[in-house]
Amino acid sequence: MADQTTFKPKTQTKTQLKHPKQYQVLLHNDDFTPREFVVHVLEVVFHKGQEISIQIMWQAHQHGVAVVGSYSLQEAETKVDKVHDMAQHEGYPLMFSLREL
Ligand code: TYC
Repeated sequence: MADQTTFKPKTQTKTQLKHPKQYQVLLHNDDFTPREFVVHVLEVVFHKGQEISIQIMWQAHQHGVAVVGSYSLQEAETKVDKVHDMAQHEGYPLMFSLREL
C-alpha cells in the first residue's frame, strides 16, 4: 500500500485539467551574443515590450540568469526552439532553458 507521502488524492486529475503545468523560460547569459539581439528576440518571440526586454536582458547579463515568463510546456518549447534557431542562424550561443513549476 502507498504510504502517506506518495498518496495521491482523487481530485488531482481534475486539478491538473484546470491548471495545466506551467514552465518558466529562463534566459542564460553568455559572453558573445550582442545585447541588442537578446532584446530583439524577447520582443519578437516572447512579445515583451522594449523596456521589459531590456530589463530581462540586463538581469541575465548581470546575474547569469533571468526569468522570461511562464508558459504551458508546448508554448515554452515552441518559443525556445524558435529563439535557439534564430540564435544559431546568427552564430550566437544564446541559451534558454525550462524550469517546471
Ligand atoms: N553578455 C552579453 C554581452 O555582453 C549580452 C547578453 C545578455 C547575452 C544576456 C546573453 O542572456 C544574455 N554581449
